[in-house]
Amino acid sequence: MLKIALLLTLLLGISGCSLLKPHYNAQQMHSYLFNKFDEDGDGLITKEEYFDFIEYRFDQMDLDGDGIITKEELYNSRFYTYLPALAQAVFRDSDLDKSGTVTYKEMVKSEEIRFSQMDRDQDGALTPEEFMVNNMDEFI
Ligand SMILES: [Ca+2]
Ligand SMILES: [Ca+2]
Ligand SMILES: [Ca+2]
Repeated sequence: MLKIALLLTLLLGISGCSLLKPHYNAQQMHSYLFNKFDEDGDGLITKEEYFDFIEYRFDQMDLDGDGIITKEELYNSRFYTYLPALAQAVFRDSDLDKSGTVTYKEMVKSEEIRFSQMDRDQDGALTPEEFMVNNMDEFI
């Protein structure tokens, strides 16, 4: 009985590890995120699709739903569990006033800046070439 429990713990530990820590390389990370943003899968991220996903991601991180993401919420979010480096980069970039928390307004404002920086031809949509991942070098 003890052996089975131990085996189970080991198995869970191993599968838990590989589930929680996906080892993406930069290219895989890029297409993974691109597909998340590209809701209709047409190969372009429109501004609407982009901000739909930003809103969804914000709600997922704002665990108590008060419109502000605290550091504690960041560290307890699924986003952080799966992609800690990216989650931290997003949090840091979004905290425009460096107060240690991110409001929804700050998130939208910083993502608007990011979107227009990425949208090189300013046509209101991102191609895979235009789409960039925050701190890509952390995944290489
Ligand atoms: Ca699309
Ligand atoms: Ca909150
Ligand atoms: Ca574009």
